[in-house]
Amino acid sequence: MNASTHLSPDEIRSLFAQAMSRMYRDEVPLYGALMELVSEVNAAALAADPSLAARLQRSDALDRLDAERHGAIRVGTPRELATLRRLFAVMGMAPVGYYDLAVAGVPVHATAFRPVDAAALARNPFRVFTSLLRLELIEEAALREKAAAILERREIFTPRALELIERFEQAGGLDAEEAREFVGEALETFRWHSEATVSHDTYQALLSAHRLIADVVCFRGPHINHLTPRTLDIDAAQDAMRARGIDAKAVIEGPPRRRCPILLRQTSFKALQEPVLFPAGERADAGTHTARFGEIEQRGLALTPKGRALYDRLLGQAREAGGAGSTGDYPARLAAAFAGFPDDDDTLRREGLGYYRYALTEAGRADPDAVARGSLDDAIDAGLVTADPVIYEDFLPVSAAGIFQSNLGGDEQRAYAAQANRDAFEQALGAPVQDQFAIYAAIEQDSLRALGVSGWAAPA
Ligand code: OOG
Ligand code: NI
Repeated sequence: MNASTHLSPDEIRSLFAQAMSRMYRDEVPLYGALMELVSEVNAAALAADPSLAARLQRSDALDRLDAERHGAIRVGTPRELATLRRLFAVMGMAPVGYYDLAVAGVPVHATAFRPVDAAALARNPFRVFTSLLRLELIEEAALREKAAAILERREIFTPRALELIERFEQAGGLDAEEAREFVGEALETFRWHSEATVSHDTYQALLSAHRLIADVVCFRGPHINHLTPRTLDIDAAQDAMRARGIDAKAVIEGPPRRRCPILLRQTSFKALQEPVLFPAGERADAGTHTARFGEIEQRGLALTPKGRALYDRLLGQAREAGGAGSTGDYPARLAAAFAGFPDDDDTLRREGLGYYRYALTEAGRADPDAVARGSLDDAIDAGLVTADPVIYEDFLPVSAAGIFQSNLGGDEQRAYAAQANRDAFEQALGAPVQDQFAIYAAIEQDSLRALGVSGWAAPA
């Protein structure tokens, strides 16, 4: 077989994202309602702003608008994580970033499997936020060992999925028929099973150690716990959820509403209360298990390390000013804190707070000498070069912690003293995670280089 008969990993990722969406809508009908709501909100936003529609059309994003942007799973062992890395590689998704959530009281650390280069992102940006349970954070030794033994026994991949991953690695790709089969087999790993693999007693013991531990350890596999479509107006989507009686989380995570959106804003509906069955025929008390939910996201400018440091500082201010960060007048505090963050593209770019993608305008293409005569800023001012925001494709640890907390149910608040342990995570993964800033900087650099003027650098 030669490479030309291989389906591109981007194509396989699109098939997989569609199949996951269908499966999840069947499993969680409320998620289907959320998709409809988002689609209505997006249509209204487009109708209200014709220039937005034109911009999306230019960037080829209009027909994919309502497609999911990410999902999330949680696994229990290094072997599961390492095999997931190989499985996602078949779909052109690589681990980017390290997220430590133990500081926020969730005993996991995580990465995002996602497409990396600009062309792949444009084809289909589907990503999977993937957490690895930190078993060492279970305090009671006997329970910790029991959990480890349960996880050691389970196999979350079908034999055929494992064969097709190997086939991909050896042949450098999968043909259309193999790809179709692969998507079907991979889907099995992420399916919900309402039968626990452990006794009711063990489930309860793990649940009281931490609700998340029970969710990871007691089932056959890492069920997909949410999918997340993109909205053009997350505030309107949040209001629409409330208006329809959907139990939305208390606040939108991330930065406040702005003229120039930055990073990522997220909200979700609270997790369903799932019936769980046990081998001896028992049932969990109604409402015990809360794992699966639906989420919405809105993305904006990717920030440089300098911009990110400012974001982290202002977010910290807003949260400290009122405690937990999710109460009462939090939106007002957040908006007040972010008054200190420039909110026009020109300043954001000139101050080196965000990454931009540069391109020649028609006038610039017609007159290369005029372009090269002055500085980059001169060329932009003269209408010879455009600078468009590079969109943030990753996650935010404080926001992720808020999403976890709101969906685990219960009202436990605990903190782990454990340090972040990126080395242990990468060892489990079997590979280093990529640095998000390096990826955005390369996109910016490539666009600058393509202007054809030597010596121009992005503002720092
Ligand atoms: C993942 C929560 C984090 C996000 O969008 O920040 C997340 C989980 O609950 O497993 O998905
Ligand atoms: Ni999410």
